[in-house]
Amino acid sequence: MSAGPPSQTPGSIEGHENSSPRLCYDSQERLKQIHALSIQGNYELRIDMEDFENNTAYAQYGTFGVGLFSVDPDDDGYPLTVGDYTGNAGDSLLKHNGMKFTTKDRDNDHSENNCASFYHGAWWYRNCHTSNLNGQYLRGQHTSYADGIEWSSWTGWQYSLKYAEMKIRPTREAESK
Ligand SMILES: [Ca+2]
Repeated sequence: MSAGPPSQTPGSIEGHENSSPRLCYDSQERLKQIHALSIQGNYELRIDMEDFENNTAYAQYGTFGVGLFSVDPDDDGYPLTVGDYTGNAGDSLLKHNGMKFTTKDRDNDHSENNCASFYHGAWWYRNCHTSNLNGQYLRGQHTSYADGIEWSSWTGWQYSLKYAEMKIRPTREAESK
């Protein structure tokens, strides 16, 4: 069973506990900021992760943005654009490409349920996910399914990572323009 109340999620885009009523406000604000940055040029995304045995892995995406093609990104649900994977964690994000951000009170996913409620996170869910970096901090192996901080191509569906950080920066091509 899942271990107690969700605690802090270090380094994720939200950076705060998922059960908090502030999550929606926080995540919308964060998404708004990320959107404002990512429309300024070409951005890449790097995700660094660590498990409880101090193993580390990363996934990098040479293309990244949210709401890049949205007239009203907030109304549109901040759709994710990712592409050009490299790394050693495996790709667990490309299947989320084009998906809108779903929170417990904004259901933008392709499931008949709310993936954010079901998997205790907030993410660009499809139906539902291959990664869940805003999931619960369940401290490694857990018996519940896919509701921790999961990166399925690295640690599967029942291992909640110790650490996950998402960073973006302009790509070199954009800088040289
Ligand atoms: Ca739904």
